[in-house]
Amino acid sequence: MFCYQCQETFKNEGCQISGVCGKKPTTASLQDLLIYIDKGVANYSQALRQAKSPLIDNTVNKYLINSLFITITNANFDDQEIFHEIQRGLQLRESLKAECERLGLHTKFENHNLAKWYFTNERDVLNFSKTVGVLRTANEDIRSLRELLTYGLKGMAAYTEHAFNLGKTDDSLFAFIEKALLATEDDSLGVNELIPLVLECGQFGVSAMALLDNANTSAFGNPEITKVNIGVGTRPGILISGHDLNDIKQLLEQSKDAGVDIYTHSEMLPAHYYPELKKYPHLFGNYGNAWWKQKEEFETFNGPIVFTTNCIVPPKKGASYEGKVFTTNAAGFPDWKKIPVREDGTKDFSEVIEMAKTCQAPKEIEHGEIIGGFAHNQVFALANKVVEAVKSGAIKKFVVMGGCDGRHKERDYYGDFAQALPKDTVILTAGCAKYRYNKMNLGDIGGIPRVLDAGQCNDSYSLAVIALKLKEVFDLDDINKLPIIYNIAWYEQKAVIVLLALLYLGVKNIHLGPTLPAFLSPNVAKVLVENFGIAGIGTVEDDMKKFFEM
Ligand code: SF4
Ligand code: SF3
Repeated sequence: MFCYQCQETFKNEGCQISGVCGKKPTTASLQDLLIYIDKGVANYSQALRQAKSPLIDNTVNKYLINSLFITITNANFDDQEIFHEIQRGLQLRESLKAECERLGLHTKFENHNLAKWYFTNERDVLNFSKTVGVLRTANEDIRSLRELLTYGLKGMAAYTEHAFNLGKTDDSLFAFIEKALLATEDDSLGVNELIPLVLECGQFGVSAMALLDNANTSAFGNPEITKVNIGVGTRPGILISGHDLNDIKQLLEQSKDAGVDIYTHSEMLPAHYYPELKKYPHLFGNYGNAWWKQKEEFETFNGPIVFTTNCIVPPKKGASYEGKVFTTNAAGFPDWKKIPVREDGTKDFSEVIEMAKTCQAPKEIEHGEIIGGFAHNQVFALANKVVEAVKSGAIKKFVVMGGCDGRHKERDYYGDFAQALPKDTVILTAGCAKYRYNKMNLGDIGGIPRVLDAGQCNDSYSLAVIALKLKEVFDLDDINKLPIIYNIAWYEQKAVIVLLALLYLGVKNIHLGPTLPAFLSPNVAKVLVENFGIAGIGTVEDDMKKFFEM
């Protein structure tokens, strides 16, 4: 195996023996093969999409995005499920190919292996899967750009899938995914062709996040300022993690009279901010912290746990919650149950709910509340107050600290950085990075909390919308003239698409940490540094001096 798609990759070079995340070599190879099969599908779906064939339907569109989503860090560790998706992809490719042939449509890759490869036995699968991964590309700059594009696509696919689940789709996103997937196998494309594609990926990343924002807010209303309990109640609980709001909605509805409480975990915390979700009185609170603490925190939750997406951490042998974890969508883990999907596409949470009834209430691990719900609409409602605070000098700077959290010690930087910030700064955040400072009580500035949480990582879109609004209010010609510092923490591939989206929007001088991606070759990193001012982080002390010239 060779994988370097996340921030915790071994020695910041690459996982080769086994994943730091717990991904086994076979799983890694099968994931590489799944992406390769997706390219085979894309080769034919692209031609049929252009020909406006009725065969391009939601089955094809869902396959394109879900197969990418499965390969996101910490989403799916289940070889059987991945293999099943490979088989489904091959069937799909063949039926699309037959239709292309019937219509006399030619495709660029019809003589390429991605359009033809098939297997006769398991050994074939394993052998071949080892040849289609990252190291298939010899030139390190081309490899770097192909992978950067692929990781951007993975993040984009995840957001597109959540929107899809709420009935919102955008054909141009699927068309771009097809084009970009195929570009990663196109030997005629060099550095000069791949760089614009990477930036185009950022453009579609903005579209995907806007689509999801629209899907979430039209289904559940606009997020509003909300206090979330981090303690526990006396009734048994169900813990729901990941990013899919359509799932928590269905769980809330199905469990409303069951005598159990629903708790959010990690990236599901922002569910509390939406009117159509917070209206359920049994949406009790948020349990625990960012994804990487789950092995300890799940031990004390006592009730069943549902993963709607990443981030799963493989449990220790003999973990008390084994047998109580369920997955849905692209998430999967060997021997964990999948939530049944009914014929009409809705989910059946009855087994989870029945299991919860037999469990004890969660054990309290924290006490108090956190505040959030500062997505674009809510911030616009406070605009006068915010603008006044900036004009009067009460707020000197905004610091965007969104992104991901992770388990490495070096991430203590972010908590220390938040604490060391001057008191006239406001943190804008989204994603699970916030768990490093959202319980610190950093106070407020004239009633405006110093940590404004917009929501999940995809709600970084909200932060961009807020920045664009401020630019308008202050009548500036350049988003970079705003008093905003970007100090973003990344971990998995959703953060990659968020980064590319910000670059597309013209944001410069983003600090990215705790380390720069291992998949950036020195030359590609140089392009990002020279054109966009991307930089890493230093020590808290040095960075405070740098940002605030103290
Ligand atoms: Fe390693 Fe990250 Fe890949 Fe897991 S996802 S194998 S930790 S690089
Ligand atoms: Fe977190 Fe996995 Fe990235 Fe959605 S849940 S931000 S790491």
